[in-house]
Amino acid sequence: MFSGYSNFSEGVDTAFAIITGISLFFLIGITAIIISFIFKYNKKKNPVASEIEGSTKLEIIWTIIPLILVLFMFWIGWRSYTPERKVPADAMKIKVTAQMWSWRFEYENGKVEDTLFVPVNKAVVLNMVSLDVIHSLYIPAFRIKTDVVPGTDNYMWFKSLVTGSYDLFCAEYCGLRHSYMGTTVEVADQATFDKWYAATPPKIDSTVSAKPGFKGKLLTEQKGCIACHSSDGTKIVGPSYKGIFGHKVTVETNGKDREIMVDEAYLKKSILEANADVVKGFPKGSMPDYKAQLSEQDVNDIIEYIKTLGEEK
Ligand code: HEC
Ligand SMILES: [Cu+2]
Repeated sequence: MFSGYSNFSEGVDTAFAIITGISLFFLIGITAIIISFIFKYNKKKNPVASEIEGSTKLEIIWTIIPLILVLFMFWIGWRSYTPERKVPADAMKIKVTAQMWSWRFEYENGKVEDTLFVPVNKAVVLNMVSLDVIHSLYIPAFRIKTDVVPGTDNYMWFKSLVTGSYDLFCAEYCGLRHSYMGTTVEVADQATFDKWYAATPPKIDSTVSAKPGFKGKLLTEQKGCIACHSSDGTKIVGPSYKGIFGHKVTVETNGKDREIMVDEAYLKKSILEANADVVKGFPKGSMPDYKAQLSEQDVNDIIEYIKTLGEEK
């Protein structure tokens, strides 16, 4: 019998069915009794109100039975939840980094992807960190969801049972482009996975990689800058990189507006101390702090890239 797409599907679905069943039973039962009482105790049939004494026996019954029912529902949930927190020792480790607004999956051999690739029938543990706000990794088909909280390491494990492609979402509203944190889990058989895992990323043509700004462009993709900055003039969350270099921009510094020339020094400061000069018309504090994530060389590469976009205009 089909028991779901992951080792947790069955437990969660069973708990869901049982709890829904019990709830439906009471919903229908109580509604039926209410309706029958409306007729039975109608004023026309009972013109004089009668005094009803309390019943200890009834009270005990309607305390004990629901108590047993709720404890049973708790146990059903607990039974399927506890295995989710016990990671098998041989689980394949994948480091997950959540950031506004992208997922990053890093494998033990250094492979980095924005889609989660896993082998079928193999335990996989996701060790999750957030660089900014609370995100939540949710794979509906696998019936698993866990919050990724900044400052706290969290984890989640699963074993997928059927090859295929499944949705993966962020289930915690994390800002303007929250909905962009949708990607997929690609479950492949072991041989296909091994081939993918061993493959080095496609060699970058040296004539392309020698182009000015190439490394910087790659960095803006890897570091998630593209979630907020476009290169074609479109305003997303932050200003576009297009045509800013060598032009004047109005920024707010310590609460005062001033015109400033976009040069290397300004760009460097904008990247490393995003909130020192805030571009007019954009909210302060929306750009994350990148100091710990970018080396001096990275920043120079990104500046080189932004310069190439300035000249195109
Ligand atoms: C979450 C959204 C977000 C991300 C991610 C982000 N930025 Fe920004 N960035 C902004 C906003 C908003 C502004 C404008 C307000 C300000 O200056 O702080 C800005 C301003 C800038 C500016 C100044 C632009 C100008 O027109 O003067 C530069 C340069 C910049 N960001 C570079 C980067 C780089 C490089 C990265 C990645 C390493 C990055 N940003 C990631 C939101 C973001
Ligand atoms: Cu998110």
